[in-house]
Amino acid sequence: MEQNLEQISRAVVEGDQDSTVINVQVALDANVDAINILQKGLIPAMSEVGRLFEGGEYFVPEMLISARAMKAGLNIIKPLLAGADIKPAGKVALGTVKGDLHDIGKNLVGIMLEGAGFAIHDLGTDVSPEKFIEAIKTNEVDLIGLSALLTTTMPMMETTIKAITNAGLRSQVKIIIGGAPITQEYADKIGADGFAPDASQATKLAAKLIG
Ligand code: B1M
Repeated sequence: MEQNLEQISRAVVEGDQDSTVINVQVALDANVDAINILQKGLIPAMSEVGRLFEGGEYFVPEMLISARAMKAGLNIIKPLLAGADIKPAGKVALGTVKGDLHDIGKNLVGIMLEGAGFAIHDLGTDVSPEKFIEAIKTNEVDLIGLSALLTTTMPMMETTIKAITNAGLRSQVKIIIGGAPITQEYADKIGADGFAPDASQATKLAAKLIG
């Protein structure tokens, strides 16, 4: 079993989607259960990818390729996990703020968070404050993740946080922000709970805030 799981991890770290799929299937055929595949194969692999990214050995393309491999593996075991008694590390609603259509970075953050065991409610791009509020009300979300890539849409992060506060929901959720023009200073200024410069650190931040 250990060997199966190591092969799954290695395939994900190497970004080898075909090998990930084959090894997940081999593990399932050998009666390794889906939770072990997730917790001892796929999740540690994405942690390793995060470590390599932070160490400057991997860049965004490698991270995206590994993320795609992890997703392919995850897709196979998802139906089995649905029936298992597994509690997500937390529920996250993620979106690119209103007026902004960039989603590559946001998707990467979502995949890394999913890889770390969080349940993701992806609201997409061009997400209005009202949609974030609706997500908090209907999905019992623990954490909101706001992404913005344009200097012109950054203020929409503040507008969104204010709208959540005015709706009386601010104490129910932690809010983290990110995107190329965003800084910790900006996060402090607009009253976010945190800022992460990349997907790997967003995962660590989420775990620190709600994990
Ligand atoms: Co646009 N674009 N774009 N663009 N685009 C930028 C952002 C820009 C810097 C290019 C430039 O001029 N040099 C510039 C912004 C300038 C500014 O605001 N100062 C720009 C512009 C101007 C525009 C348009 C206005 C162009 C036009 O139409 N005149 C237009 C705006 C459309 C709109 O949104 N309303 C536009 C459109 C587009 C495309 C549609 C063509 C395409 C987006 C496709 C898509 O996303 N599906 C696009 C792209 C691809 C880019 C660049 C080239 C790449 C962005 C990207 O995906 N990076 C970008 C230039 C650049 O950044 N070099 C540019 C890779 C991605 C993995 O990184 O998104 O930074 P990033 O995400 C990182 C971190 O920031 C962080 O983690 C991620 C992974 O490590 N992160 C978070 C992101 N979100 C996070 C959330 C978190 C935590 C961390 O917590 C919740």
